Amino acid sequence: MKPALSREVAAALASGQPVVALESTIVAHGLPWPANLEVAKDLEAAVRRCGAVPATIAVIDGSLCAGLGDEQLERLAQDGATFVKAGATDLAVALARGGCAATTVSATAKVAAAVGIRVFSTGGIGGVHRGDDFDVSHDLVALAGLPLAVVSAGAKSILDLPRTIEAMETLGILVLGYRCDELPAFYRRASGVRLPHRVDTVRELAEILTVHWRALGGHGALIANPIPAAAELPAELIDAVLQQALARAAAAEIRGKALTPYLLAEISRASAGRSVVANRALAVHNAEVGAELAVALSHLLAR
Ligand code: PSU
Ligand code: MN
Repeated sequence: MKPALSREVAAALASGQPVVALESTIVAHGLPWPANLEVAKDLEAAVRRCGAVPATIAVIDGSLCAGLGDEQLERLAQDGATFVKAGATDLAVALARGGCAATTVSATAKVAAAVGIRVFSTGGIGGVHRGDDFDVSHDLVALAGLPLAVVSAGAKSILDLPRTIEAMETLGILVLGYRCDELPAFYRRASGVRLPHRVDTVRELAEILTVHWRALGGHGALIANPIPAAAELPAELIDAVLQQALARAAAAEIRGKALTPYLLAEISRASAGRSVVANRALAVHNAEVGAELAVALSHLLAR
């Protein structure tokens, strides 16, 4: 697997400058057009503002790209529905067939790790789905085996969070709460699910990760970063909207890969777009923290 790096990403990696990977499924399948293009651009701008180079990852016309140009980013957003949703395991099919694919957290993490990127910011990672304990996102398994930190607003609140945190423990994913004691629940800052570790500075996150990777040969880490308080959605709204979306998904027999995009679209519809505003705010915040972390790591890992 030889990803095509944009000139900017290649130069940054070659000189040890901080780089933050960004995924493309949130753009193609997680958010509606045209908000998705705005979010894609906001995420890249946030990474730059905080001193790192963004590397959005996607398969474009059979080529595995890290670092997209404006035109590619626009295609991803506008034609998102025509992009296959590719997890790490699906990449071979997408690449061999020569089409376009949006990479999920698992696929993005795999590509990022392959080119030496250590930090990846997303909205919320996948996990154990509610009502179907066997639908466990490959995100968790992939993360468990890659030396990479994913900054995420916990896991998406459409999931079974207590089972998701247990699955991460089983798999050996290092979970660090960034300025929080509980696993954030995407649209909400807290979930009632306690985290094993709380860290209050980016500097300490970087120190812990350096020990984890360098001294202990550790792999994936989840940096759980709660949605900014001002952007949090009311609990009653989320509960009502979520119940409705889950019931509709069950009635329509939506399963597997289609489930997460379906639920996110239903939640957006039922909340009159408020969930999209919240999703955008939390994803941008993750991009900022990811960039700060990449900057701190670039100093420590250079030693
Ligand atoms: N975070 C978001 N929106 C999304 C996703 C994450 O804010 O659409 C995507 C990610 O790409 C993640 C995927 O990897 O949802 C999980 O899908 P599944 O549950 O099918 O594994
Ligand atoms: Mn799944």
